[in-house]
Amino acid sequence: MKKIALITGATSGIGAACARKFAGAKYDLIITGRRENLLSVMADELTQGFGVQVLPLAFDVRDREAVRRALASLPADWCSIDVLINNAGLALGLEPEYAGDFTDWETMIDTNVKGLLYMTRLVVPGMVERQKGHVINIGSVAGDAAYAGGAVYCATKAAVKVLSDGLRIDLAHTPVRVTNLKPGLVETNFSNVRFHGDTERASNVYKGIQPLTGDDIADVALYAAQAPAHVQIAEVLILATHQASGSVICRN
Ligand code: NDP
Ligand code: 8X3
Repeated sequence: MKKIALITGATSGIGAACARKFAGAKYDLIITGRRENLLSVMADELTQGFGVQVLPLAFDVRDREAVRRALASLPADWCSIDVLINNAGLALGLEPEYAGDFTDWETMIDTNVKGLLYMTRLVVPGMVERQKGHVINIGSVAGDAAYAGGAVYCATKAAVKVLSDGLRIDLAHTPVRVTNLKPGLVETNFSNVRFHGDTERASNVYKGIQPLTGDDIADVALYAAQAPAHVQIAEVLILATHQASGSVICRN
């Protein structure tokens, strides 16, 4: 039977890895992100590589009306979304909270919190109606405790944890499951984005430690999605072996 996963932020990193992993498990995919060209390259790769159907949808999760239009544009046979992976997100800057950049703050809050909420609000009612579905939110170890210069990003990921918990409570009377995945250091484009394209500073984040890969996180996402219907993987913290928390990292 056709299974559909919608992945936000599928143009890069963890989202792209989830797209490949779920395609490998024969999910048809709705892949989203802002970079339309990358979405169409990814759609070709997945269709040819895995023989699944792929629908690329380009929109910005911060734009509530664009999110609404994109979801309303889904053809009827794409509307029954089984798995929503709320992955689109970013960190910007590493300044102390008293010196941060207002625009960076607003972008993080609008993407990581409000974007995730828009997607959830528009996709989950269909899951409730069909009595079937799974929401996988990509939170972070950063949501467990603040670290220096990360307060606003950490706050957005703490929000993802609480929004996941709240959604799980509100859906407890249904078969719809909610999972919050909390990765530690994953080598993706994340640090390039955080440091506004300063690639040297970005690569230092992963110096002296073997970081996680997008694939490592996608493995856990697929495991959660494929767990038996009575099993709800509520939350998973996934760290590199030499990372103990958001701020304790042992480098050689
Ligand atoms: P990447 O920068 O590699 O990927 C981020 C993805 O988010 C891109 O596909 C990007 O697509 C999409 N995105 C960003 N902003 C928007 C937007 N406004 N609208 C739509 N899509 C958007 O980073 P990661 O793969 O590492 O990050 C994915 C998630 O994982 C994020 O939520 C991040 O906070 C979280 N995370 C990352 C960790 C890490 O160490 N890397 C650890 C813990 C959590 P496009 O640019 O095409 O719009
Ligand atoms: C990304 C992980 O520790 O860089 O959420 O904030 S960290």
